[in-house]
Amino acid sequence: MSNTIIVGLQWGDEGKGKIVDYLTERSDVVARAQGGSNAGHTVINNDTKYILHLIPSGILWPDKICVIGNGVVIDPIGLLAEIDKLRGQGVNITPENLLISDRAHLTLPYHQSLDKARETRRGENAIGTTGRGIGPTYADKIERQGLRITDLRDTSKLAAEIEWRAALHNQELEVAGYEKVNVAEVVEKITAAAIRLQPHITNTVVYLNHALDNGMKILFEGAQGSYLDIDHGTYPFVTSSNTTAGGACTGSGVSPRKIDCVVGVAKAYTTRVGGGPFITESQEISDMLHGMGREYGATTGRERRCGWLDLVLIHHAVMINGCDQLAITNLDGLDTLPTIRICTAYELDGQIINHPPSTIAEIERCKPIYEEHEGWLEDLSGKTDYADLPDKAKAYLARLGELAGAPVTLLGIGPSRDQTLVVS
Ligand code: 2SA
Ligand code: MG
Repeated sequence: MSNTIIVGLQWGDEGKGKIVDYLTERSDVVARAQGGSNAGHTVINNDTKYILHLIPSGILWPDKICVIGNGVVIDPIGLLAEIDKLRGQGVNITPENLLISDRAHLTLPYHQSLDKARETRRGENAIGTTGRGIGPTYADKIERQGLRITDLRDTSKLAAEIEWRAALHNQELEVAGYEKVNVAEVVEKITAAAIRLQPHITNTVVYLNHALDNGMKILFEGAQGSYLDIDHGTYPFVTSSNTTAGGACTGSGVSPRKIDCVVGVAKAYTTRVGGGPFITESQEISDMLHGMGREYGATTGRERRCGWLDLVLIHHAVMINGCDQLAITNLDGLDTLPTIRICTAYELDGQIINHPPSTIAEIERCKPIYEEHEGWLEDLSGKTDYADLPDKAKAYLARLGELAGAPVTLLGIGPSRDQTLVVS
């Protein structure tokens, strides 16, 4: 196993956590490089369900090192709650197996309040954010007024550092009619969190590069998906980081030349949570999947919007990310469908197009062009070998790989660790 980036090819929730968990066995280090506690990765192992937001899922393996890289935005209070919850489930977390970048930016309580206030201001154009303060934290970073993890090292300066920033943001909250944050309370909570997090703080850029020099293998765990990317997604209905493969390099300090493999993860159908256009959205698929108890957000519990597989999006995402291979998850979600549709192109104002257009208005005018496949009408969830899959399921996957421009090498047929098959 070489240095590998795992990226989502849709709008997040592709099942990256499950694929990362599977590939972790052959890696030494698992690193996160972007996003924050908006991510929600669910991993089920021996009937225990673990939900990870900021901590890489490698933490569930006793001998792996986990890194939260410089490109991640970290809510220190949320991170500690996550650490405590996982410890309560028996997971060992120490300064030796969880390293936090000194360069990562901090999400503070005022960012979460601002996130909600700005969503309200957007009215019917609300993005449908997770409310975790992600956008406002990255905005402060880009505006060069953010606080970073390294600032937690000297708690004697924290009050002064927090006070002027909180005062600035409280002005906006007041104008928006939102409750201002209590500055003294924020200082107290962050100071307490700082003391607990200090042993984990390090220069992860140097750590990762030394690890590479020593022949260790790094797995980069992407969060969200390619169409939530701030540059390549359905802007403005996106998150505030680069969720595509390049973000793994800038967000970790590892050169693109050190990356050996990019694995794209997609569901066998499409989902989206939050606002924004969704060309292949289908009420039929949504009702079916929700009826099966599937497709609820891991972070907010929101119902996800569902639709047919959109190969225009996947093909374009394979190009941007340079995917060598694909992992297709949730194939079992289609088990009961007599006919399965896949979108192979769009029609926009009478023209056939093969790449997503740049504006929301154009995307909303796109009509999906579908190809139909016969369903396999068989329960796949108990299969233990790819060879035992029905021919119709194999044909669906082969066609998918052909249209996407990268071969399907891994297949998910259920949430458990043993429900991942190698496609041969
Ligand atoms: P934000 O909070 O600023 O990043 O929201 C901006 C948009 O990005 C979407 N987004 C996500 N979409 C899918 N999954 C995400 N993580 C959680 C999960 C979501 C949940 O894994 O289930 O539990 O609701 C995630 N994070 C951000 C978001 O919906 C906005 O459209
Ligand atoms: Mg998720």
